[in-house]
Amino acid sequence: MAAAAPGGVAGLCRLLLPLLAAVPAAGGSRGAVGGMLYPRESPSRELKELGGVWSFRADFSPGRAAGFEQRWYRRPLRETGPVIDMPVPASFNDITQDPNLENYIGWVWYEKEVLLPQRWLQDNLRVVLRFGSAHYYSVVWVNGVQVVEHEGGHLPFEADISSIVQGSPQIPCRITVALNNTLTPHTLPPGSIEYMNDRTRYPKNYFVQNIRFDFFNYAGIHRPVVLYTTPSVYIDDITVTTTSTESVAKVQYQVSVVGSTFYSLSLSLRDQEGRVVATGDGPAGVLKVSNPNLWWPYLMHENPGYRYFLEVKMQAQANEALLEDVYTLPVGIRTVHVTSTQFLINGKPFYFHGVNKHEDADIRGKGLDWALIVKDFNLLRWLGANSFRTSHYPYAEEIMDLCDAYGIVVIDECPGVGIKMPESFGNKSLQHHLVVMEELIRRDKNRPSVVMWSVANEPAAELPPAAYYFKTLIAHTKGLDPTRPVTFVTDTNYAVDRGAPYVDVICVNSYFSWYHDPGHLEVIPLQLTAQFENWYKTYQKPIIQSEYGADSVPGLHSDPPLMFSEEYQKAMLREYHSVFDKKRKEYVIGELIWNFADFMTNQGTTRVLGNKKGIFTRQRQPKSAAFVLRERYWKIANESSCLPPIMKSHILFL
Ligand code: BDP
Repeated sequence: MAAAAPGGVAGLCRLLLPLLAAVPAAGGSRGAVGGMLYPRESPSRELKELGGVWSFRADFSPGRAAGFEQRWYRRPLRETGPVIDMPVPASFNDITQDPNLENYIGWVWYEKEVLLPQRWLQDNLRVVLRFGSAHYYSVVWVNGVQVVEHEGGHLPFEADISSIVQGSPQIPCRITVALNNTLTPHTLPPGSIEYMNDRTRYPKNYFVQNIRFDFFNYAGIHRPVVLYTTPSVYIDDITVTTTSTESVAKVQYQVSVVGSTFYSLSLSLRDQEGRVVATGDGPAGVLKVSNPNLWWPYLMHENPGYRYFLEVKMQAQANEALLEDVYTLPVGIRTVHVTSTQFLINGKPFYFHGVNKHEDADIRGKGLDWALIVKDFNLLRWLGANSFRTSHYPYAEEIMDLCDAYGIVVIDECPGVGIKMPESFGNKSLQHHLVVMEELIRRDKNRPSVVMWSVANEPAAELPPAAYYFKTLIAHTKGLDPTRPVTFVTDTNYAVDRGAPYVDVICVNSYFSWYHDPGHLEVIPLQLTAQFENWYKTYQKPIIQSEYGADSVPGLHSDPPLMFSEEYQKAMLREYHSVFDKKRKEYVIGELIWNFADFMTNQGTTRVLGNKKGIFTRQRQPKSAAFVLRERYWKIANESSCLPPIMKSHILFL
């Protein structure tokens, strides 16, 4: 960011902090309240997607606070100044030719007017406005009334807007969103605003947003916005956990209902042919499934990603009417266990051969895009990848749905990336981090594809407060979900890492021959072997190589291999792979390349229009390294799976 903000640093703080503190907190650090079921249509629920073109204005005023001072939410946005068209979902940064918008820091305003069907305006019906995500801090009004605020750029939030829309049925429903992308030492990810006060070198009030993570801080309404209905008494949340032996599986469920204490619940579990395989009633219980079809990862079984469908039906008497709510949750039956040398899914050793990704693309930035999503899953399967980590923040629910359906295994990471400053280990940051884990687990707890939580990426884990921070954070995460292992991804030396004692699996990133000993591929075998042995000797926990990689500029060739050429990226892979092949016979349980595709970053002397460590370009074309990885992943899959050959060839031609 290199824009003048006449409000000064105090102005920026004023614009972020007191304004947010002044609004009664619905989000903030209060803790995740209620359920956050993915909105699905059902006989009792309707859904209206609000994607498309919204009105938009960035508040370029001194201090960025004109929108609040002039209450832009009280009137249509076009009446308070000029507006431009902005697509939703999308990041706003790359949509126009204006560099000031690309690098804008502060409040931006979005607005959409919608007409609701008359039948939505009756009593006994609840109308909910839900955002899949908006980065970073959101305040939302409907018809000028504030309905919700939310901190955090990668998780959903919603508001019951029934009383507002039902009170004024004749006007369209006007949705206004104020969004602030400023990062502070206490946000996740953290950042800081730095003012450049040397007037001989910078203009007055010149500031930059500093971040300690390596991806562009895209902002905007990134995921679908929907309106949906439920009856006024409704199914608020469902939690499912599964255990299994070969012949019988147990699906434990818990359902919470809001709106009345007088209701009845009936549940039926159907298989993929629609046959009912188990039934239950009441808010908690166990469904038994004999000869279950287990949820298996891709390439581990000929029918990966098998999901049952749990139909939950609620009936309640309210205001002399019989209300019925129906919600159907996909359920995968599988177990996860970690030993000192293995990661077991359904009791069988699972080796992560996969990737790290980003939500990132030309023009749309971090905005959800179906074409890109489906293309990426086709590339993953073409590659023979069975897993990925959601580096470095939770991905869209739409992506997670496909992981469940295709059997792509996920290490689900929260936005705890770039936690480097000592003040980011304080109580304020920790409290917020705990809330983010609550929101993440609330959202993804029922997903069979999610096999492990990652609470952070490359924090300064050597700092003294890191011990308490990670002890507390990991204990909290395990308390919220005792069924999954927990990790964080480290690049700290094994001897001084204060968080590692608390994780179940050691996830370690290293860039031998790149950031260390650049150009010296020959050091990899020695250094990588030492890395694994040191970590294993210290902790006796299984290890995932959670990142390794080298930049390559597509089309740049060099033999012998020199840095940034496609040949160097390939040669680096081969050196790493020879060590993985030795150590995966012992305790190394996975390898995740950095990165699936090239992605945008801040500008810098080591970045050429972004990070080029992708094995695919940003436009999803393979570099030479993609073919090396593909050969390897299919080889590993063929060695360890019992897939019939016909199945393999079918997958190969996806
Ligand atoms: C790692 C980070 C990742 C970066 C990568 C790189 O975890 O976010 O993009 O380095 O520098 O340390 O390419």
